[in-house]
Amino acid sequence: MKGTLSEKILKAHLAEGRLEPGAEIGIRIDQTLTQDATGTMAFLQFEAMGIPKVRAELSVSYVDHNSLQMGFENADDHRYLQGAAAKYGAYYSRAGNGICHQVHLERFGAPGRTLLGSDSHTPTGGGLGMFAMGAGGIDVAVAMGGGPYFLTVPKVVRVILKGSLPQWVTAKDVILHLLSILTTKGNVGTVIEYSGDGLSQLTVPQRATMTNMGAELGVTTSLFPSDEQTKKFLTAQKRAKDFKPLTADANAEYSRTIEIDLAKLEPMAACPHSPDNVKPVSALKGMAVDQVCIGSCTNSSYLDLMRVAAMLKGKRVPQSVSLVLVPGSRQVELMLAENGALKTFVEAGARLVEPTCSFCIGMGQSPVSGGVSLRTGNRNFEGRSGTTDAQVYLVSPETAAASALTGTFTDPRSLGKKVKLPAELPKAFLIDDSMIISPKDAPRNAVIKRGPNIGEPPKNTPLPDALKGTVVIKVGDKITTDHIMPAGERLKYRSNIGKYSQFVFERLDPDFHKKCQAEASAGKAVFVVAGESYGQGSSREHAAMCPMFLGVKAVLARSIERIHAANLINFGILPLAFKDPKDYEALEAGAELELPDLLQALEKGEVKVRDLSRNREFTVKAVFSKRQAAILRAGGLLNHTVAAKETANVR
Ligand code: MIC
Ligand code: SF4
Repeated sequence: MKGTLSEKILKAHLAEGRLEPGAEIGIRIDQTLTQDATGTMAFLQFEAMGIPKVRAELSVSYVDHNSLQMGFENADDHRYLQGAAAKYGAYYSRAGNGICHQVHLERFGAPGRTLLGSDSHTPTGGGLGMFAMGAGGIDVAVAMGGGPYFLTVPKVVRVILKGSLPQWVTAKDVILHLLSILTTKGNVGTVIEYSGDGLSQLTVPQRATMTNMGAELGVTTSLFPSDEQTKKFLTAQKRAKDFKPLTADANAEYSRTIEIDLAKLEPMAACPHSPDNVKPVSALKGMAVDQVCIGSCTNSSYLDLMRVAAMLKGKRVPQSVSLVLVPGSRQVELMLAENGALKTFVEAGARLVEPTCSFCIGMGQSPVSGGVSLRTGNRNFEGRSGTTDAQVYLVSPETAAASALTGTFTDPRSLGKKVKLPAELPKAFLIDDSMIISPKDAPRNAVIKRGPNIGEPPKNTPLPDALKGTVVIKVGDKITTDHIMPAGERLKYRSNIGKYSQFVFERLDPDFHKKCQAEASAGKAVFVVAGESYGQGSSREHAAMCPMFLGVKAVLARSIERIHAANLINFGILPLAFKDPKDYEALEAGAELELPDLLQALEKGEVKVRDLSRNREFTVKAVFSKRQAAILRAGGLLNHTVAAKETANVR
């Protein structure tokens, strides 16, 4: 990684450890972001750690995921978050101000800085040259309190973008193409750095579309250099002072280089049910479309929606299509209102939603049964839209708009040169931060109000020396955190762990929680057995916290994704990796297991597993840093942090 952007930023922020490939380092975090679905727990844990004030340079608490307010739960969470931001010194971005990643890019992100967010798409900030990562809420709580964030020194992969994009081919198509090469599996511990002559034509929002979907690759983060385009964007946001140039050295060392000739790309679509199931739009031509949703943190910028407006101008969508439009931020919404684009949308028959995550997280706009839905978001996991049998395709706003107009999958290139698409960023964005409450303007002595849905963060017990229990569920490859802990209509229980835990693995085994309760009352541990890339997708720590609440003590998997593995450790659940795929094959749900001598095993890097049902024995990998082993022994990061604080106070 010598001479790379990653090396430069990590070196400047190094707090613990050495910058050697594969080593664990702690880095200082300049900025943090949280959103309401993960933020309530993050702030509750921040409080439980007894930290008096936010110590990061800047922390922003956004409300963007749960804004439907069906029942009192969401509204109570928002009130809690507003009070907590005021009391502890965070900025508070009110419901309606926009999606965290879009607003952060517009108003706060800055090149060369580090950003940690309790949302897996935090790497969107890499479009501005930030080292931006997603993490579980408790890791973000520690960073808000000024503590370092720990990660494995990544491998750096260079992606060279050559030439320029043909008309109608966009940044979304570039990242979908990259997903078809790298897939969603096997990229843990990697950073993508973009370079090449093709960069100069990519605006910051286009770059952000690509860094945003780096999350789907499973990489730690993705980075663009900070250059003239960065300066242009920050200047138009009246933040020229935040600009600083940043490039990798000409002789920087990368672990792998991939070249993409932009001129050869065509419009692409990620087909059901994975972002890496990519096909050219031309191959899907003619398929009837029921719904088109344009928005989400991937493609909801001003220019994205202005291009859609140019395509819809004077036209109307057919009666067979429901077109939904969601601006990414209030800034985008206000600008579209001012220049008449909103009118164009309404005249075209589009349905407008306030700037939030909305359809992307299944908060409304579920498609019809078996419906085909084209969406400009980043995830098309089965059932995430709220309709289990819907077929969700991920496409660019241009492909989405072209298809909305015809009612069938349409390659936007068929529109030729008839439509003039805007390509330049505005010289000045409309700046109105009145929906962001700065800690300076928040009431002094703010009182935090907690509604009845807001509980205490649950704690685990310290790790015993031996575990005995049952494999309650065995799952296959690519199990996402949406499978483990569904969002959509269940989202409103994020701060009520007792209730939310009833929905763990809901779509795979609706009785999972009951089976766990039966094990727990028999004094037995619960084990989960999984295939490759377990815990893909969201950063939601609830996918570890709720299983922990139900008595899950270890996950034995063929591989586990980075953020989820960290979350398991943070909640005192052992993430263990099969050495031999045959051991995975041989284990069945219902198997009785014993894991002896655990405390010693944590030091040795492997754990013995006795399968009592089959009378066989094998070992699994349990490779942890000293810090991780200490967290596991304590039964999670909350116990570990509180204990460390108490020891410091005693001294
Ligand atoms: C997502 O896109 O899955 C989410 C909802 O934004 C999550 C966060 C969450 O579950 O609250 C993410 O990406 O981390
Ligand atoms: Fe929100 Fe969707 Fe982006 Fe997640 S991926 S932050 S749900 S818009």
